[in-house]
Amino acid sequence: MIEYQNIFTQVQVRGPAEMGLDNEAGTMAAERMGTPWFSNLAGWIGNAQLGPVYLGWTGMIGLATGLAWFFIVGISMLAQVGWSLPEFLRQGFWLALEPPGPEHGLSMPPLNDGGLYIIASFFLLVSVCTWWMRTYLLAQEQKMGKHVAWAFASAIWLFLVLGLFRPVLMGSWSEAVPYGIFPHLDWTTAFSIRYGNLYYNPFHCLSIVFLYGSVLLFAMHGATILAVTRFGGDRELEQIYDRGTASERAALFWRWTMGFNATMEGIHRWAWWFAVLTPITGGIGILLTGTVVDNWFIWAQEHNFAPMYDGSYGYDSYGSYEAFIGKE
Ligand code: 07D
Repeated sequence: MIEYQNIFTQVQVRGPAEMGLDNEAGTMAAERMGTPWFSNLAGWIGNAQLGPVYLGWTGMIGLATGLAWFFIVGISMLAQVGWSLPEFLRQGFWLALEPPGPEHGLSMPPLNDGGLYIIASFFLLVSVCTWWMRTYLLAQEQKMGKHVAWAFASAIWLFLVLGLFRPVLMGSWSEAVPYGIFPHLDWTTAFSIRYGNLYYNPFHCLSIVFLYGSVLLFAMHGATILAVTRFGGDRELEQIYDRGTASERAALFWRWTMGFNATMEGIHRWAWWFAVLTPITGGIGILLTGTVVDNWFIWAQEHNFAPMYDGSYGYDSYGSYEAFIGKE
């Protein structure tokens, strides 16, 4: 017998395009733009209908300033390779728009010396903030809770700490993160080394707990719901109160497996809090780095969770590495 498994959406219901209703609080169906079209690929992972989109003033500003940031970064990279498209493609991953040097502090440097970086960053800031307003205002128009906006705000908190709050506290824009694929990764690792290894920053630890925790919860929830779709578990609402249904099986599976189960409501709160706490704790950790704590390894030694290497434990207590591996 073929086991019942389902990983991708197998049935794609395809009717006339759904434009959505007029909304008394704001957006009219006519204001949604773009002729809708259908994609099988999109249908496997979500809804097959693409569009229409509601732009509004926040969407316009968000998109325009986002593109301004994107093109300032891109054109400045292109200039760095002598306007050669092949070189741009070849070296693309290594190119960067770097922040100003430390000699400029918090002043406005010349365009070619970090000035463009500041201008691009300003556009990115406006873009991210107007996109946040979009999530808030559109939720308000639909009479929804603002959970998406507040979750997005938690990510923006980390973004602001990295690019604005911490550089201001450190007194220099040079502290900000460069724009570029490998350069921003290089910055990350250099940051960790400069401050004595970020692994010993307890807020980096917490952020990882919530990041990995989010992954675990998402996997558990996704798997659980897929496992009961044969009983209609994906239709969450109808399932909440009924005995013997998909929801009850899903809950009992976990109670009988590990003694505790989330509820159909609670699992989404777990997911929301874990996701939101990842950048909240992360932002605290970055804000403390270089401002309050200069070396996380020494900090951890002082707080007794990093070893002192004084011969008291680890292979040090054997006197030497050779003794530790038994060759002495
Ligand atoms: C980055 C901020 C919000 C972003 C927004 C979007 C644009 C436009 C453009 C599409 C995600 C802005 C919009 C930019 C986009 C286009 C065109 C959210 C972000 C609003 N670490 N580490 C974390 C791990 C190490 C380091 C967090 C693991 C090393 C630094 C997370 C490991 C070193 C920082 C995490 C590991 C190091 C972090 C990020 C393992 C050197 C941070 C959480 C297994 C490499 C950040 C406290 C997040 C932080 C951060 C995980 C190792 C350095 C939990 C798993 C030891 C400098 N690390 N890390 O949600 O918060 O990011 O630290 O080794 O700043 Mg780390």
